[in-house]
Amino acid sequence: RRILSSQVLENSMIDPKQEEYLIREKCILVTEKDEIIGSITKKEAHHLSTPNRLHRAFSVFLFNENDELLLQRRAKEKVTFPLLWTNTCCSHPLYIPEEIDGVEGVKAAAVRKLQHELGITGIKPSDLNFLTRILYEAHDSDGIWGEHEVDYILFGKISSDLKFEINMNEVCETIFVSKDALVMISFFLNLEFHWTPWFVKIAHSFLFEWWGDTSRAPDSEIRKLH
Ligand code: DMA
Ligand code: MN
Repeated sequence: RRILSSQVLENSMIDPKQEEYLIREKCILVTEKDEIIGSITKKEAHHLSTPNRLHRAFSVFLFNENDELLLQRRAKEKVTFPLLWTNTCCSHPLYIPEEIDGVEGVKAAAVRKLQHELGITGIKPSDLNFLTRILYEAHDSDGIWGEHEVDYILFGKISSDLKFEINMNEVCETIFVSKDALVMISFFLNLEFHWTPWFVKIAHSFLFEWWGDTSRAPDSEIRKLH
């Protein structure tokens, strides 16, 4: 197989840990109705040159007792969307028996990644509430990588004195933000390059309406966010 010089360049710049996840992890390939059609490596799933790469993902939003949302800033080592601010934790359920099964699989994956990215150990799958699914596509500014996902939205409550320790290969900063503060900031979300595209889309659709409501009944809709 011919190796393009652009590929050599792009591979040489990838953090070794993040590169291992790209190769080793298998994401769940789905249709626009979220029906499973197979597996796809994390690398293929996020490379813009892959024609069918719609895969399953999740986005966790954790609120403390003061109704503040925990935000993270992605580490510079992340292959996609480095250094951007976003919700508490995002990733993918993997194509493995424990994570392939609908909402329960997604919650198991969320518990795994909350531990991996933020060192949060006290959260169980039943502490996370599934709300809805969004379908969206976003290209990274590098023109190489991007997302095309059915993203499960999970809300959860944490105690205000929860102890956690960030994994610097995944996350470089965290902050708790009140709804009022984020409403203010969101006036600038369209203008700034400092937020992930999925967070901006979610902020512009239901985030403020549903803020902190961890007992909201789930829906079966898949919302297309443009
Ligand atoms: C992917 O998140 C999922 C969404 C909703 C964008 P990510 O890039 O943080 O995944 P990972 O932590 O597995 O690299
Ligand atoms: Mn993805």
